[in-house]
Amino acid sequence: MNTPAWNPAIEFMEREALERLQLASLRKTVAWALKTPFYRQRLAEVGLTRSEDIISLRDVRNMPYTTKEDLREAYPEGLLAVDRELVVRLHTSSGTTGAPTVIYHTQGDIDSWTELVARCVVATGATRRDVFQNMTGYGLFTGGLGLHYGAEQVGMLVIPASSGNSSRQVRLMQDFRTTVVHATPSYLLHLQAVLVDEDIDPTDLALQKAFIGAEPHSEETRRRIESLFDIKAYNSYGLSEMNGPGVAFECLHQTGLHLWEDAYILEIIDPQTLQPLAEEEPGEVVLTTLQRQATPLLRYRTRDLSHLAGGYCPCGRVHRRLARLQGRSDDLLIINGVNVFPSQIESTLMKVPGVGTNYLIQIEKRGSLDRLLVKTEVDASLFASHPRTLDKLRERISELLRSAILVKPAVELHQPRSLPMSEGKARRVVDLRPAF
Ligand code: DLL
Repeated sequence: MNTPAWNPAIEFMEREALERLQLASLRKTVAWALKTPFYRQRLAEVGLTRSEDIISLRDVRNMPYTTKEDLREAYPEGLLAVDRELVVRLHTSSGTTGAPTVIYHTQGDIDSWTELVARCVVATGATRRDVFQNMTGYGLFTGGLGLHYGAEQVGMLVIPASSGNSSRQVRLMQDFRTTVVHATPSYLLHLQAVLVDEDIDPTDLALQKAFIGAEPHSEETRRRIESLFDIKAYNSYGLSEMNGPGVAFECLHQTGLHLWEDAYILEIIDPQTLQPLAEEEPGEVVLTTLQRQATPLLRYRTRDLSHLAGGYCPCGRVHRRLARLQGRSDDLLIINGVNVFPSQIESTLMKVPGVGTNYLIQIEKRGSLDRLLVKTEVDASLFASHPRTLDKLRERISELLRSAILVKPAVELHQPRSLPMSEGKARRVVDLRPAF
């Protein structure tokens, strides 16, 4: 197959040349970083005061890590590496704990981000002939503008629909024969339920592809989206601190997410010991920006857990692939001493026929024990059937979950579209246990 690519010279570059490019970019990045009070101090602590002292790519390992906490402390200008006049945009993120962080961009930063997103879009086989409906929020959230610029660069017809207003989304899809959408996986599943409600067969739309990301999701969820809409769904990974979308993306072959290594140095570390792990061992993703001038970040601890996908991707790109993100280290739930990732619950649920597309995980304290309650929507037809059918399904789900996560949950079955739904990132876990 002829592999579609936006920038073949970079995407298929020999590994050695790619690493030479990374080294040159790392030196530039350190020079930029040294312009910020934050990194001047941090790098001086490890004896690094001149970018020329970087001799090899491995020198990155002597640099200190940067954390979300550091970004919060440096807010608003401690990590700004250029004159204010050179900044053309900023994105802030407030996160769930409130304290804001900010990433600044020069025009050059925006151009390189746009190029990275254009590469992602084209890697999935999308072209200028596609109609692209961008269903993620525009504004400070990076999903909207990030994909918008990249898709326009490719020459697609872009519909900046933003998130929410499902009936209008459907109308736009029908009127303009949308062929590609970008949304969180949870929103696409919700949209499918809306289509069914409005008596529209999702497979009658012109839709061919979806870019799904911004939240963890299982392979089973991807398959569900693919089969409900009869399309291909491509996983997209990114985070505001690294621009936003455009960090890593699946190509046509869906063998893992190619991470653009001319723009980021990828390391996977053990989140406890902070030691780099061998290839393919699961751990925390750590990224260093290589192209960003206004807010360079060195060894940023993403908290996202993944590992390198092994083997060779038939597309021929040299940029290494991340396996599907497993979740965040801070998502880990400890239930009566057992470690459980919400993604394990999701992948079990999505395998069960009759189980719908929205679910909620609730944990409460009962005496000294934790109680896990899984609420899931199921097909409406099941509520019209014999009550024993629902009892059996409830028990079946509970048993399947017990064997997957080693904790037997209570299960509640709900009507379609009755559980709370968010238009952006889904909130799947409600932890009602008292904090210590
Ligand atoms: O979510 C950027 C983005 C927008 C990515 C649209 C993809 C598509 P933040 O709001 O800063 O930025 O959230 C970043 O979301 O650290 C992960 O924990 C999670 N995340 C993003 N993409 C994926 C994915 C955007 N494909 C945080 N799979 C990241 C799993 C993801 N988790």
